[in-house]
Amino acid sequence: MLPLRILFQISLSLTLIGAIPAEQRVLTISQHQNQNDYSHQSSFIDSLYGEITGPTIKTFEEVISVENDNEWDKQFHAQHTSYLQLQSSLNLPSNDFVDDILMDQNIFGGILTFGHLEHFNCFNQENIDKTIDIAIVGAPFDTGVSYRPGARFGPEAIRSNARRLMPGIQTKRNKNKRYPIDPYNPSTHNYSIVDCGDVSLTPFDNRLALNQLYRGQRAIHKHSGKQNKIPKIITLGGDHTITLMPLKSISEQYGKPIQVFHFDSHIDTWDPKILGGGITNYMSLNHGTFLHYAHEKGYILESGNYHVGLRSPLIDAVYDEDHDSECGFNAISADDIDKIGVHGIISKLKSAIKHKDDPVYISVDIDVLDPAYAPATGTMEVGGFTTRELLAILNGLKGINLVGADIVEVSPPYDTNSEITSLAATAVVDTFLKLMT
Ligand SMILES: [Mn+2]
Repeated sequence: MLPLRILFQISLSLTLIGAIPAEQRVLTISQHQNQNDYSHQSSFIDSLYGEITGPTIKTFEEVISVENDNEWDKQFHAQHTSYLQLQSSLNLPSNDFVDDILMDQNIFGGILTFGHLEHFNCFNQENIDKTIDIAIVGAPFDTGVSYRPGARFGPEAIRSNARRLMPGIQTKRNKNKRYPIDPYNPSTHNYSIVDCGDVSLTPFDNRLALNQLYRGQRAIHKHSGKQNKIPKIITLGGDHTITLMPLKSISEQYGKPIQVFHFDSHIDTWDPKILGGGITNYMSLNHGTFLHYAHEKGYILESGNYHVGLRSPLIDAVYDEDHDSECGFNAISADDIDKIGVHGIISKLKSAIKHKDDPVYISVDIDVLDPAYAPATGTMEVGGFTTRELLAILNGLKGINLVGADIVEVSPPYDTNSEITSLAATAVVDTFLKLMT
């Protein structure tokens, strides 16, 4: 069952006059007569469908009163009331009236940004004065993957599944404790939250593509926000190779290595000698070795990083695990959740942060989920978390200083008709936004 509010929203899109703010509606109608008499108008629609009649209903004032200054709420109440009033007669605005269609309130249409967020070109230096506290940016790259390609279409699919996130329509998780801030409604907060679109990445040379991604991240980081001196970036992958570039840029911005919480079924610290490399250097950097390089380049902490959800096979079990420790990682395996539970995992991660404000980066490979919940990924492994478990762990990290995050390895060509993998990825991004605000 959809929340009542959403049902109203959908119904109202169909009433055409739904989005007229109360003041404007009153103005339009009162030019002719008393605002509570709605029986005067007819339109060409009436001649097709006839009058729509219903029970006598209450007036605007009887139905609902608007007592706050929140512009979005006012508009919602105006829509709500218009809907009820229209049950007794169908009144449409004049054929030249456009105020109600100026607003982007269509949950299944419109230009695609994540959660209908504002967009501007964040890479163009002419826009450098525009503030960014949190940026969403796509990294359509999938030529570092060892098995299934397709993650270049991940950013588009994640945005598409975020259409139902918009002002006033936000998820209620974490024991229904409502987050005080609605990231999709600018009137509830003082952050600049922007969807920067995707960084243009060549499909023909990984060296150039990853360099482009790095420069794209750096260009966003050069902005400043209303509250964050350094913008926080949420990157939509792309295969997991892309994570190396946000880690490089963010560690440069903070001038020190960053602590990483890496949600994945695989370790991704494989020594290139073991995975991919050995013949050419070009082959060495891929979606299973990028954390080896992040360690080698000094982008991440020497110790105190965490994998969460590990369960994949190792290539050389003893060497891989020793090397993983050398890269600064501790491991929480997928089946640890049966031993210590969601809260045990949350407290392990939180207690790994030495000082409360230490910058933390979270990378979520969607293959941390079981293929039952996320079948559309590059290298699927059975026995993973449920979507609810993953979201509960992420929600439990509220309060950490999350300075950057990504969601990777969503490969839409392998998804179900109902797009459950990219829908799960959308929820992860939504949670990132709530951890950052
Ligand atoms: Mn991975």
